Amino acid sequence: MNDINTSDPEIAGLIKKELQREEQGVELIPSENNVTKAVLQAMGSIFTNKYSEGYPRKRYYGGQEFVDPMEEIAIDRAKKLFGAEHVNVQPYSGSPANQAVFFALLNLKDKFLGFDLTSGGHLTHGSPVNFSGKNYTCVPYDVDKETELLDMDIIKKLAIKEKPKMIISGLTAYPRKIDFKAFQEICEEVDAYHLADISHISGLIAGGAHASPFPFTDVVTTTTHKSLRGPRGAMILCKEEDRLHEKYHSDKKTKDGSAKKLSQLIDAAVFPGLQGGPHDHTNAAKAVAFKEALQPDFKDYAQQIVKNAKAMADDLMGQGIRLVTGGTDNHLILIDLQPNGLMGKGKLVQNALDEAGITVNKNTVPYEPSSPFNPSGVRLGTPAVTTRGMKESEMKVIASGIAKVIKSPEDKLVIAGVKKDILALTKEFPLYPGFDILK
Ligand code: DSN
Repeated sequence: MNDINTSDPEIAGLIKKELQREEQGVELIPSENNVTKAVLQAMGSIFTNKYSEGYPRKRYYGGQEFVDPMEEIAIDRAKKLFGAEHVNVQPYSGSPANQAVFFALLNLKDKFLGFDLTSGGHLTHGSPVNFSGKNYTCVPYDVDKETELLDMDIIKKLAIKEKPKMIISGLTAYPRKIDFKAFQEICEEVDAYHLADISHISGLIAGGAHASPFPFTDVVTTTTHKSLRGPRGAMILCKEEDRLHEKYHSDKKTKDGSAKKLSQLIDAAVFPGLQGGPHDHTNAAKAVAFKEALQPDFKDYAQQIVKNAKAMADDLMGQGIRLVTGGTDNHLILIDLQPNGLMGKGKLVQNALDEAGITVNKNTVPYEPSSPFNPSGVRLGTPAVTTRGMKESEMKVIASGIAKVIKSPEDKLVIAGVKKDILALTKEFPLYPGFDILK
């Protein structure tokens, strides 16, 4: 921090304060994590200076002798990690990655099925305010009102009726497992592409704590910064061959007249279709994170994320807090605040927990009676606290604090008491043990 301390004390000060916030609080937003120093170093490396339009060995700018092997290493590691046939590591983040898949496979107004945002999907899975809902025709599928679970029979019936060109599987706020195989079978039955957006759970999949959508899924997108614990960014993994070439893309030929592969459609959609130069510093950091995720201890990490989430879910329910679906199978928990008299008060609870040093996000619950800005739930998850080394017993302390705040979200004394407990807990679990990151 020596240089930035001198050249820009204003931003340096904010970086220090953010470090202190992360260090002293517990980060429970399920899409966040704490990357290693090695990932931070790659992100802050000299590769930030470079432009590299194109793909390894086929670039439009000179000076690529070190970028090319770096990107190839990132690709090879990602292939190994997931058993994928083809990988594109250039998408800037999850939304652009999904956008590239739409651009590659669908025409404007084409129909697709996506998981309703309110019940656990993502903006890019067809929300009417997003490119996916504005430019394409989304038919949303939802969870069952009683069980709050996805029902594959209902989704199958919907697919047979609607004949979509693509079905998206994946979640941002669904605490149960996704049956990727069942989604693929439906897609094959109705001649739809299957896009599995594994952004939230790619770390669990890499670590064997969630069933994998590989090798059968047509296209998989994932951010790299959530449970996978890499830099902010994304990638697209896909099969080489286009299973539906004759039906949807028979006009797409290569120069030698052969059918364009799925991998070629995807690559062309990322660059030059949507993006210019890849962010080489981020891609270097992705490579570093993939190497970390290939180590045997990453399996333990992924399993512990799920154990911690289950422990926290049990502790919360034991204290009278209602969880959507009655628990969790993955890294995240969705609290329904309505039984606590807090319909539409997710923001109040998020702010109260923030004050207590517990970071969560307000979230809609299935069939939300209020609005996305004032929703009736909060969403939490365990990837970041598990990275810090916390286990089931620490989840008890955190769950107890959350329950206290939910029961008295406007009681400053209660909030101060929880904050004290959280401070004592986080002191035992430094973000970067033995290292002063601000030096
Ligand atoms: N913002 C991410 C999440 O929190 O789930 C999704 O993009």
